[in-house]
Amino acid sequence: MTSPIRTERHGDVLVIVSDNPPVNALGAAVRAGLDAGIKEAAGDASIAAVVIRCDGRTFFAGADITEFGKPMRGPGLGEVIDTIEACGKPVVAAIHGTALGGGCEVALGCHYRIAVPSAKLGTPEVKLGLLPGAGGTQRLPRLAGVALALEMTATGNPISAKKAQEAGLVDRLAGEDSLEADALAFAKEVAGHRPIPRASERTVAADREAVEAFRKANARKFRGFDAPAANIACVEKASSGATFAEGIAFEREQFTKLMGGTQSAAQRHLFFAERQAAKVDDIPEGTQLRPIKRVGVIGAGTMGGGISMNFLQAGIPVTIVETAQEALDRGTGTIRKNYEASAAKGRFQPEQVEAMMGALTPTLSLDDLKECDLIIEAVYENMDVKKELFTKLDAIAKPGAILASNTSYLNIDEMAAVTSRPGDVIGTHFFSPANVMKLLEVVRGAQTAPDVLATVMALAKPIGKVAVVSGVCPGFIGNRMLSQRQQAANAMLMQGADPEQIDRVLVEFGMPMGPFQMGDLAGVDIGWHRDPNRIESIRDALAARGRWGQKTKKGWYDYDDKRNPTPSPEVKEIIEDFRSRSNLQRRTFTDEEILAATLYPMVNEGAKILDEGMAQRASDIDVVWIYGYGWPVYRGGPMFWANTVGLDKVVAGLDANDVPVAPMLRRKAEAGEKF
Ligand code: 3H9
Repeated sequence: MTSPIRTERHGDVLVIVSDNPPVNALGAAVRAGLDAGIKEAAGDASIAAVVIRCDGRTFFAGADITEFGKPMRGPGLGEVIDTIEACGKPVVAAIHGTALGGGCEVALGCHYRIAVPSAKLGTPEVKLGLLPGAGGTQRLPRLAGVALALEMTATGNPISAKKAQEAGLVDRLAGEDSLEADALAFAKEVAGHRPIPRASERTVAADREAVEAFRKANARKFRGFDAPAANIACVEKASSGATFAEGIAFEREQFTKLMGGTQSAAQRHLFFAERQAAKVDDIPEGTQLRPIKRVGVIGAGTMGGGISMNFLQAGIPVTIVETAQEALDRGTGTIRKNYEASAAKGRFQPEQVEAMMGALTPTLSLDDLKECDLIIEAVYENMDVKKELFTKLDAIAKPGAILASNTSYLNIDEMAAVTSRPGDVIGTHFFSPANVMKLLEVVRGAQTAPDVLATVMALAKPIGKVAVVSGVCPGFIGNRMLSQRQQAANAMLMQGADPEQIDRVLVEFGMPMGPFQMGDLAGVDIGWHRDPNRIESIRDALAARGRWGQKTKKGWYDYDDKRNPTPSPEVKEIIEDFRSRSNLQRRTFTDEEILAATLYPMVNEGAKILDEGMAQRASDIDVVWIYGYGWPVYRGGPMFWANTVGLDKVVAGLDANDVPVAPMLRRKAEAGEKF
């Protein structure tokens, strides 16, 4: 096997080049090659300096995640970096693309760093439930100071080359297109400099206050996660007067603990699940995509506006349609307000806001959609309304345009059937707020053409979404499972559990909110029959009394002006009334029973969805729940979580609650298999 590492001589500079597509991950062969390259330089008297650079789209993007959990082959990354740092000849890292994780650590082990202006440096290990375990937590604060090291390691967000230069992580910026030549010149320039600057030999100024302030400021954001605290502890160790060797020993101990835990396994599962979800099994690679140069959005309400923002931010012009001028003005006004608020926080330049608003064409006429390559309707959830709209679109849209519905539960095939081009019809279910939530559920109709599906899946990335394919079924993947959870929560309410207990248990599990809090946010009146005299459920009673949720300041909870919830005596009365009229046995529920009763039926429904082929793979379901509903990342999604609980235990729990168990779930549990 040829090595992904080669060396090239340029006078007295040895250039070590990695060519390990797609992202130059630091797998065993790369590590061995780097080690050999440094030894070659050290052992050759004619070499005065070394450059380490990468071919392809990026500098090393980190350790090879696919190797995690397997026996280590060859030298470990920490050892290789120590060898680089110990080299008696100056070593320059030449950075382009993204120097991430272990890649950033390699750069920190080098004596000098030169980067192109577009490069980014980061330590995203925390997003995999880990920490920079090849010396990164100790070298980073030594080079960049405690505050930036905390920020980079505990949030995992990368920084620009310019910021890295200001912070002392990068010594010099290269020309965007002349990295190799500039790195060579830099290496020649520093070849004779002594002493050689080594990060491990520097000291860190103690900054206990910065550490404490950072912990406090981020406590909410890091709630439930193990890795941020471990990253902070390592940086704290570096600034506590510990020697480099002591810091490294501490880092190793923390890294090993995280690597062996369920959270990191869950987060690594998500890393691959997210990328896998983009792949549609039966669509050949290389399928010709339809060009999407202009998007039409019908409806300028919360959803339509949010959907439009995604495309505008990606530089794709949008034509937005409403039925009345006032609604159109309100919708476009909200988009502008949102962008301006983001600009005030520094996310956009004012001129970017103007450019995006300039790319938005508001109109009252559907006819103006005739130039659009993709048209997404986000109107009222009613099949007759949707059918009428699709009939009109069929007459207006240009040939080859993709016609999409943002429906969250209606049948795409019925909409497709009213058009003369069912192959061009697809579901694009965005999650509210549509400019923020990362999930895009792409609903594949019975006749959706492969290139239409492939085009929409490919479009997800530039608009910052993670796309998952769903088949046509009521509620698709996400809402279909959600309704199981809601049913279970409602049933427990009737038997004696309080909304606040159920919500609390799910929030403690890691969900952003529980089912009743979610009901108040979405609107208790959503899908309500609107007949105040027809009271068939607790929800009907709430809706009939104007308890529509946060928007009316009362729903399952009472709300103050700041939307803080408190339990409502009126709701308790309504619930009590329903309980007293039912012949259900009253009981109390433990937190564990509530978790099992609400979450196991979701897993059960997930198994049915999988068995029916509505989802391509269990990990797609996990992606839906993490990016669409805020399922805690560190629990890896409902199907991954079920594996960690044990499928036999899930089945036993469902049996105990008289829930019919999905055949696939029972089969897997009996066979000792996992999803
Ligand atoms: C680490 O470094 C630990 C050390 O501190 C300690 C060690 C002791 N390994 O994302 P893309 C694959 S932990 C293996 O679509 P992009 C990816 O699965 C690591 N494979 O491209 C995909 O495969 P496929 C810390 C990897 O251009 C393909 O490459 N580093 C790795 O949108 C393309 O990926 C990170 O966490 C990897 N490290 O984005 C960085 N990275 O085509 C993780 C990617 O089969 N990587 N693949 O689906 C990224 O953030 C993005 O991939 C990157 C490129 C920004 C680099």
